[in-house]
Parts: sequence; structure tokens; C-alpha cells
Amino acid sequence: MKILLYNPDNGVTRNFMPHLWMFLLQALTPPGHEVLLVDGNAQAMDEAGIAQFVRDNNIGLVGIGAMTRMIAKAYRMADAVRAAGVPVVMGGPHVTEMADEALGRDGGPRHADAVALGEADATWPRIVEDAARGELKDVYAPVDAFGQESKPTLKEYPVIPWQSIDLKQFNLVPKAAKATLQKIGEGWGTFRLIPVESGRGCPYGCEFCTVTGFFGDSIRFRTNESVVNELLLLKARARSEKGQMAVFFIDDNFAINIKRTKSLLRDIIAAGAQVHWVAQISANLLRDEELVDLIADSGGKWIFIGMESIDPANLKDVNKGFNKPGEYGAVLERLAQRNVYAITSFIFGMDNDTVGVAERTLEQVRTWPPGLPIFGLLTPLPATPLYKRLEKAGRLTRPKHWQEFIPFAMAHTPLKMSIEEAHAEVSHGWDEAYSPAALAHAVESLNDQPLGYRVNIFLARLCFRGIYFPMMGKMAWLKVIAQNRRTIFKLVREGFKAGAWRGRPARIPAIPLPQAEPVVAIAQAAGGDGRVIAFPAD
Ligand code: B12
Ligand code: SF4
Repeated sequence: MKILLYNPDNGVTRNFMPHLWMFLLQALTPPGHEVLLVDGNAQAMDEAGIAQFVRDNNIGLVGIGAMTRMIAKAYRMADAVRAAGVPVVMGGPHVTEMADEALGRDGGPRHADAVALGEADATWPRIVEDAARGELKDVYAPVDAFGQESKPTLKEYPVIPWQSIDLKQFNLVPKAAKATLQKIGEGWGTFRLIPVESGRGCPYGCEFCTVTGFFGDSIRFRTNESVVNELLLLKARARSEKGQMAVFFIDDNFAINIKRTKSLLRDIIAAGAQVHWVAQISANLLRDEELVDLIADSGGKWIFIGMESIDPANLKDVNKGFNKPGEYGAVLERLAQRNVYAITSFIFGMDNDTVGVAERTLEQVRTWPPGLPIFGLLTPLPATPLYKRLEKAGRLTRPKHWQEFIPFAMAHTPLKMSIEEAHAEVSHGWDEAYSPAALAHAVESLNDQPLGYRVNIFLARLCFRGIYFPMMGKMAWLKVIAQNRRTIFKLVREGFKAGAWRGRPARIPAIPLPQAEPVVAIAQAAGGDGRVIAFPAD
């Protein structure tokens, strides 16, 4: 049987990174079946397109996975596939919580023939075999012989065959530049950001977050050996195609068990498996100097930190009191000392937020080492404690907000400001943090560093603008370039000075920096075809 795994586009940005679930389920598919992958963020497809695709390719089963914000598109695509006579199974965080919605048991239309609840590592092979026999059941739940929910230990993690998977749709280098860039250094013909997990679960239970409910509070880790082997496989693939590979460790809290993280990072270094990597780590775990040294030495470049708010009362409200705003600056400085920078994520519209929260947050941000601040709105995702609290209090203004997804729009009323005021705060945050003046300031704050660092921060900020500012077309890019021309001219002028690229970093050195040309390659990759980067609010 031929199977299509499809991930809908998010309708806002073109994702820079493929979704792990597709590769994982592909690797877990029993022999004798062929699995094709389509990520709507990389390969745009509409309802007619997917119906045509399943007909042209003689697909016997379509698997669709989606977060809440993509679920409306996911349902539309599922409807089109089912209308073409092909069964659909849906999985992922949204349908796990809203299975009745997907199965049409809540009075609405049915979108899926079957739903896979929770982690589907163990149920997927059964789903495939049942579908091949034409005997799909409505619901697949991961349970043990006693009917108790069971979660994979991750000790027996499947080998994802990165050496042979078709990754054409996930190359961030524009086609036109590929041939030239392949010849530069070790090669920049491809640049891919690949998701890798080293563990699952987070015990912290922040009120707005799906993770503790979905993955559970017991944390499970892969063996160091299996993670290291995966990195080696990815490096080999990049080398073989004269390209580059970076990794996003998608664990919700990569250092949740510091001892284990240190041992993994040591093993990565010992095996020569370093790649440039990004990971999510909460601020409280970054107090450990040795951990931060190992992060830098193993290739860590960007750490995503869910700061959420600079107001302790807000943090307490959402059960995230372990975040201490007073130490944010020191944590970021500790990272910057090793040339590791942070993506700092803030949520506005919390119950103690008042008008001016964005500016108050920016005042703090400006005192920190340069990074990538991101701003979102408190969103009641289904089945989270936040959703239940707001529902009980009658504060949900759009209880089924996902059925008509509107980006950057609240679905409940905050206590101390209006919804419109909260929206204006988010706009102010993005406008100010990514203004030409703020970009110039970020670059200048690294004046003691070799040019590559400044170019990197500038490019990263430019790409991040795309989460909020439309940058999909050539005109939009030209406008951004015109607005930032002073900083660009300054960097270009410096680029011609001898030794500008190769100076020693003034801070504690991490791993060698990419040289001039690769930085240009990333710029083209990020900008050339309008792809932009989006990170979650932890
Ligand atoms: C990596 C990641 C991202 C990436 C994007 C996804 C990518 N390219 O990988 C980035 C960084 C861009 C991102 C962004 C956002 N994210 Co995010 N992200 C994650 C994260 C950390 C890991 C996802 C992952 O790969 N997990 C590991 C895989 C193995 O698990 P899985 O995807 O759940 O898949 C398993 C099962 O669900 C199931 N399954 C999944 N799909 C399917 C399909 C079928 C057919 C079947 C049978 C089974 C199945 O089988 C898999 C194996 O067991 C998760 C948290 C988490 N730990 O999952 C949050 C998470 C998915 N993100 C979340 C959110 C809210 C966001 C943002 C909206 C945040 C924001 N405020 O901006 C943005 C939206 C981005 C956008 N523009 O669309 C929420 C989603 C909650 C929900 N109900 O939708 C999560 C759960 C985190 C949270 N805090 O609650 N995110
Ligand atoms: S927001 Fe981050 S720290 Fe909090 S429960 Fe979710 S994954 Fe854990």
C-alpha cells in the first residue's frame, strides 16, 4: 500500500524545518508499504491538489498530523482526500484532545476515518496493517495489556534513515544558488535544519502548555548512543551532498535532567558528532556554568527560552513561578560569554498585564545581550488547565478559536486590558524589537566580536522579522533591505577590511564560526525564496 503523510501549512509562514512525526512514522512503517511525505509549508498544496496527488500516486491511506492552529486546514484537506475515496487517519496534539470533533461525534461533520491518540509510535504499525486490510477502527489508543495508557520508553528508538530519505523539499538554499554554493568550503549546496528528539515529557505543567498533558510528566530519554549515531548520520548526509546540516533538539526542556544532558553533550563531543544546534531550555536550568560550557563546546548556537513575562505575578498565575525575571539578564550574559545567544519568548495578554507591557518588556530586553525576542498572545489551547480555567470563568470569547484560525488574535479577554489593547502590545513588541534602529543596535553591541558574529545576528534578526512582518515576496525583501541599508553598508564595508572575518572572538570561544561565504549563503537561503523562521512560545 502507498501511504501519504501530510502536514498542513500554517498559513502564516513557510516553515524552515520539517516535522519529526513524519520521519518517525515513516521509519516505523512495517515493511511492504511505501511512504511519501508532503509538508505543506515546504510544498504548498490545496484541497484540489491533495485529491489529485492521492489519485495520481494511487495512495491507499493518508495520515495527517496538525497542531491546533493548523487544524482547520487539516480538516479541509482530510475532507478532500475522503471525497476522493481514500481513508484518512489523523494524529497529533489537537485531535488527541478533540477526537470527537475529528470523528464527527460532536454534531459537526466527520473529517477522519480514524484518530490516533497520543504518541503513536506503537499504534502506527497496527493502523497501517488495519488500513491495508480495509479494517480501520475509529480510535487507536496506546494502551498496554491491562488497558492502561502506555508511553514508549524511547530506549528502542527507530533509526531514521537520514542517509536515504528524500529531503529535496526541505533545502533552504534556493535552487539557483545551489551549484555555486556547493563549491564553497566544504559545500553549502544544501542547508537544512533537522528536528531531532533526545527525550520526551516535561514535569513543569505550565498552565497554557499542552506538553505535560500530552507527553506526561515522566521524562523519557533515548540512549546517548542513539542520539550520537543520528547526528553522525546527519553529518555524513550533509558531507555527501556538499551541504550543511543544523539540528533543532525539539525536546521541550533539553536540560530537564542536567546530569543526563551533560553526559549526552560530552558523548557528542567525544564522538566528533558536533553540529550547530538549537534547543529549548528553561532559564532556571541555565544557572549551571559547566552545562553552558558543554552547550557551547558541543555546537549549541541558539537557546530558546520561554521567559513569557517579566512580571512574577503573571508567571505565578500560569504556574511558571520557577522563572525568575531577576536572573534573566545574568543567564543571557552567561550564554553570550560563550557566544551562544537566545531566542527569548514573551506572552502578552496575561491576567496581570496592563497597557505598556510591551514597552516595559523591551526596556529590559535592551539591557540584555542581543538575541531574538518573540512576542505572542496567551492562547487557551484545548484541554490545557488555562482553557479549563477560562471556560469555567466564562471568559472565552471564541471557545472554538481553531475552527476559524486568526493569527495573533486572542480568544479570551484579559483582566486588565482589552483584547484590542493586547493586540496592540504584540504589534508594538515586534515593531520596536525589529526596527532598523534595533537591528543596528544589536549589531553594534557585538562590535568587539569578529564580523561573522555581527552578520549572523543581523541575518537572524532579519529572518525572524518574518514571523510577524510579511516577507514572502521580492518587493517585501527589497523594502527590508532599503530600511536597513545603513547597517548593511557598514557590514559590507567592514567585510572588505583584511582579517575582519577571522578575528578571534573576544569572549570565551565556542566552536569555529562559519566563514564569510557560508553566512552569505544562509542569507540567500533565508531570503532568496522568502522562507522565514518561526519558533514556539515554549
Ligand atoms: C518543534 C516544535 C515546533 C516547530 C514547528 C514544528 C516542526 N517543524 O517541527 C516550531 C519551532 C516552528 C514550532 C512553532 C509553534 N509551536 Co510548536 N512545538 C514543537 C515541539 C517542541 C516539538 C514537536 C515534535 O516534533 N514533537 C515530537 C514528535 C515525535 O511528537 P508529535 O509531533 O506530537 O508526534 C507524535 C504524536 O503526536 C503522533 N502524531 C503526530 N502527528 C501524527 C499524524 C498521524 C497521522 C499519526 C497517526 C500520529 C501522529 O505520533 C507522533 C509519534 O508519537 C512541540 C512540543 C512537543 N514536545 O511535541 C511544540 C508544539 C507542537 N507547538 C505548539 C505551539 C503552540 C506552537 C506555536 C503555535 C507557538 C506560538 N505561540 O507561536 C508555533 C506555531 C508555529 C507555526 N507558525 O505554525 C504546541 C501545540 C499545541 C497544540 N494543541 O496545537 C506544542 C505541543 C507545544 C506546547 N507548548 O503546547 N513548534
Ligand atoms: S511551557 Fe515549557 S516548561 Fe512549561 S510545561 Fe510546557 S514544555 Fe514544560
